[in-house]
Order: sequence, then structure tokens, then C-alpha cells
Amino acid sequence: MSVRQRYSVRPVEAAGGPLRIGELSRRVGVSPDRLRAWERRYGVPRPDRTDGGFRLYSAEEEGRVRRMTELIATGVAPAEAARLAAAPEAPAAPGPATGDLGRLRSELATALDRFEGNRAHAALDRLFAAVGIDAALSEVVFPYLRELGECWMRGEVTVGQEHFASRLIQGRLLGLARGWDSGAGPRAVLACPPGELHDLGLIGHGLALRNRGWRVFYLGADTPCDSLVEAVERLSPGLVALSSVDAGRFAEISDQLAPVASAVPVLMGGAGASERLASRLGATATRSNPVEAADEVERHT
Ligand code: B12
Repeated sequence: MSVRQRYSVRPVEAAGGPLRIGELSRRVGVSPDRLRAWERRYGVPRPDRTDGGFRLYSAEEEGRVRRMTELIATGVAPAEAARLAAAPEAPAAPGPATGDLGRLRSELATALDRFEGNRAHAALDRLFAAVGIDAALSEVVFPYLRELGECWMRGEVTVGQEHFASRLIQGRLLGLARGWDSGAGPRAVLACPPGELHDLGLIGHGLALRNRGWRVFYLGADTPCDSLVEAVERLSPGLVALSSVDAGRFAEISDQLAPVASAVPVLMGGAGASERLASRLGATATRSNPVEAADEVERHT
């Protein structure tokens, strides 16, 4: 079955006309009161008005509100978040050169190597504010983690340093995830199979899906298959995304996964994602990074 056939649910409503405040609020997970307060205080969003005075928000304004909430979630002050979100082509607005990203990555790595949590958080603050979550993950955080693994293999960092770094990043990403199950988009259930503790890629995929209008229900590392099946039954998601570095862990749950995959599009990611197993189950395997994979989900709906 093709990828196009597997992803059958649109992540956001078909682009129609402008939105009223209630609909925008549901989509972006920001209350109408707060949307009006932001407009008053910071000039973002900037809705049109109907003849009767009701606010109408374009897709562009919806994008600005999403960008603003994303920045605030990273710790940027609301006034600054509004300024960045209002800039034309907001994600590119601060426009850090590749060299700047390299500098931020090495600041992050140095701080984590030295167990300097505050400095590491400050580097992450600057990074998220400069390029937003998707690019920060794809261009800095994931490459850094892979390099960390290589350094660990070569004995250049200790297990303690690796744990310190990955826990700090995990905490930070889960902080950004606050409220990712709210809004009006379709639901995505995310989990790692039993025994699998590597969940950073899965969290990154969840953040990228959230940025594309999905509501994320995160079951996380080492999820018993019964619990996954039960959550899928209760939540009726439009997508189940699973992640493992080990193909064997997917294989172990394939019998229980088969009925899920026949009812819901299932995406397998991480180094253990196997095309062969996925096609046997009627699922989709991807080797793309978690952000690109969210783009693929978006493109194939
Ligand atoms: C951080 C880390 C840990 C942390 C995990 C913390 C956490 N909450 O995730 C801890 C300390 C728990 C850990 C434990 C172990 N780890 Co570890 N770990 C890593 C490390 C350094 C980073 C992993 C990571 O998050 N990478 C970021 C992701 C995004 O990058 P990626 O893994 O290359 O993934 C690519 C794609 O697969 C895709 N992707 C990844 N996830 C997802 C998810 C979705 C949905 C999608 C669509 C795509 C996607 O995106 C990337 C492409 O850009 C890697 C090194 C490495 N190369 O990655 C080792 C690594 C994964 N670990 C490894 C090992 C061996 C272990 C342990 C067995 C060590 C031990 N002796 O205890 C245990 C096993 C624990 C378990 N039962 O799962 C090996 C795995 C080898 C293998 N293939 O089996 C690696 C590769 C290190 C190495 N070079 O040997 N680890």
C-alpha cells in the first residue's frame, strides 16, 4: 500500500476562508481572551473585521499565532515573540548564518560536556529563538545527539556526560510539548515499543506534528503493547507513530500491531524502522528525520 493511501486524515481543516476567533482559538490552543490581549498589547495577531465588527483571521495570522506560542514555549518573552512572529517570513527573520548555528551547537556541546545546565539552557534559548523548533532540532539538536553517541563510542565522553546531556535535552523538549494535545487537529498517538528507551526522536516528531496542527498524545518510552492498543481504541487517532533504534523491538510486537495498522495509519521511525516489516503490516517505515517525517505526513494527507 502506498504512503499516500496510508495517511488518510488531514492534519488541519482544508484551507477555507478566514477564521473567527473561536475557531482560531481551538486550532492553536490559545484562549480567545488571550488572543485579544496579544492583539491589544503586541499587535499580533492582526485580524480583519467583518462589517459587524467580528474578527477574521487569515491563514497568515494563524501562522503568526502559532509561531508566537512556539517562541513563548521556548522561554522568549511575549513582546519579543510577537516582534519575531510579526516579521515577514517569521521563521527566517532572525536569519542566523550557518556559522551562528555552528557556534550555538558548540556552545551547547561545551556546556553539556562540562555539566553546566544553565549555560546549556541559555544556548537552547538562543537557538530556539533564532530558528524555531523544527530547524533547531534538525540542524543542531539531532546532529549533536548523534555526535554525542559517536564520542561515547570512542570513549571521549563518559556515560554520565551522555546521560546528563540527553536528560537535559529530553526535559527541555518535553517542556516545549506542554499543551500539545490541545487544539482541534486530528490526533496522533506516539510511543516506543517495550524495552525501547530512546524517545528523543519521537518527542521531536511530536513537536513537528504539533506545529503542523496535530494533537499529540505521547505515551513515550517502553510502552507495553496492550497499553498502546488500548490508547488507540480510546483516542481514535489519525496517526500512530512508533520509534525504535532496534528492528527487533518492532518485530516483537508485530502480531499485536497488525490490527492497529489495519485500522489506523502507522508510521515507524528511528534506526529500527524496517520497510519489510512495515509493508507486511500495512504500515509505513521512514528513515527521514523526525521533522522531515512530519512533512511527509503532511504532504500525504
Ligand atoms: C541519548 C542516547 C541514549 C539515552 C536515550 C535517552 C532518551 N530519552 O532518548 C540513553 C542513555 C537512555 C541510552 C541508552 C542506551 N543506548 Co543509546 N544513544 C543515545 C544517543 C547518544 C542519542 C540518541 C538520539 O536521541 N538521537 C537523535 C535521533 C533523532 O537521531 P538518530 O537516532 O540518528 O535517528 C535518526 C533516524 O532514525 C530518525 N529518527 C529517530 N527517531 C525517530 C522517530 C520518528 C518517529 C521518526 C519519524 C524518525 C526518527 O531521525 C534521525 C535522522 O536524522 C545515540 C547515538 C545516536 N547515534 O543517535 C545512542 C544509541 C542510539 N544508543 C545505543 C545503545 C547501544 C544504548 C544502550 C544499549 C547502552 C547501554 N549499554 O545501556 C542503551 C539502551 C537503552 C534501551 N533499552 O533502549 C546505540 C544503539 C545501537 C543500536 N542500533 O542498537 C547508539 C546508536 C549509540 C552507539 N553509537 O552505539 N541511549
